[in-house]
Amino acid sequence: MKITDAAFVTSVADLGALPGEGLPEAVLVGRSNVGKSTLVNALVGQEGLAYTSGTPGRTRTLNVFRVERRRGGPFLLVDAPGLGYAKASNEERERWQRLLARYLASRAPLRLVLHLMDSRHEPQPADRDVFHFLGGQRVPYLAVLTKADKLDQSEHAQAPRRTREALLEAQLEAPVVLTSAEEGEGLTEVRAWLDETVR
Ligand SMILES: Nc1nc2c(ncn2[C@@H]2O[C@H](COP(=O)(O)OP(=O)(O)OP(=O)(O)O)[C@@H](O)[C@H]2O)c(=O)[nH]1
Ligand SMILES: [Mg+2]
Repeated sequence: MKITDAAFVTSVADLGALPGEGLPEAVLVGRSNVGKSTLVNALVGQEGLAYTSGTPGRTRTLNVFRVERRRGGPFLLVDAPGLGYAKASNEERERWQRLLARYLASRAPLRLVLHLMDSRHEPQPADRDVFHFLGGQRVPYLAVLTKADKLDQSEHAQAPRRTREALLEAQLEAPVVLTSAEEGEGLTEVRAWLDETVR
């Protein structure tokens, strides 16, 4: 898929404020600091479109971007707040979790969930929550392992395998893509999944 343009649309704290349901969309979920906002920028080729930070908890609302592609109509890419952000209050964490759960269960134009996990670690409790939750949904799901540039060669082979095992255990069948926003690895594959499912 050739992306020709991408622009920020809106930042919302609750579902009622999301744009109308005219365009198909994909969402990025995952733990805080895993690289969701960085992946948005890498996928569309615009550094600084989504705000990123070395400090977890940067994204605190659903941030919506409109993406134009050469063939096929535009679609929305939604950057979500990180799950399990340690410094947020319990109340805030629960609010985000509920927001995300409701979004995943009820958002009609949703076509693909990109679940980002740090390739250096095995799936964490917050990731297993996502597995569990997505098991009951019908939206296509892609497991995206991030920061592959930080792996050595043997970890490179091992990381996707470990994730596949965890998915099997959770009785989820989903493709696993190893990516690096830094070096570009896996981005073509993620764009291809987006292009195929987000129609
Ligand atoms: N080496 C490397 N660092 C990355 C990569 N992707 C993201 N990072 C770094 O990881 C940190 C967190 O990135 P963000 O994109 O802000 O993470 P996020 O998932 O949006 O975090 P929240 O908004 O807190 O949920 C930043 O310092 C990024 O530069 C990658 O592919 N390789
Ligand atoms: Mg973010």
